[in-house]
Amino acid sequence: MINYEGSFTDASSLKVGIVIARFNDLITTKILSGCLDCLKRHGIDVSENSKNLDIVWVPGSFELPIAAKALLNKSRYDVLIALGAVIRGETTHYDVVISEASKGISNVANKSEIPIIFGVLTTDNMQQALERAGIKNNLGWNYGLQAIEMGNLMKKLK
Ligand code: INI
Repeated sequence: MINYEGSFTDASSLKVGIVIARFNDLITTKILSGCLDCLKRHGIDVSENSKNLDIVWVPGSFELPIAAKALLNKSRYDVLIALGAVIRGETTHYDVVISEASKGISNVANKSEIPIIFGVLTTDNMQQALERAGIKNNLGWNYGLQAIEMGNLMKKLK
């Protein structure tokens, strides 16, 4: 039996792309900083001159899939991370945005065979989003760790 697992400890050779939504940027910038902190502590160069990290900003979570697809066409990445914050409002727009973002991201990942971590917070209100973006816990850190695990795992499986 072969037991495949992605390492959490060494990420220095991973090439990572991040696609991130500006909508609700009070939240998404916090998630991004948690995510970058995690990547940095695991050996990834997150400086402006980094050759192993690219970041693409889009207007909202609805645009995350098309940007992820374009990024994957442009260069070779081991893993992508899609970051956004969709907060339930008075309209049904919430449901459309989250449905298209989640379907789109999984389609791109499955077609490209490059893992895309689904780092889109979905909450009922801003308070819940703030709690998950750093007031209580910063889920960006978890998304970074999941990216390292999946990036290393997929390398082993190829
Ligand atoms: N985009 C988000 O990332 N989060 C939201 O909560 C949101 N809401 O609620 O409207 C949102 N809308 C914008 C959408 O993602 C697109 O950018 C826009 O519709 C243009 O295509």
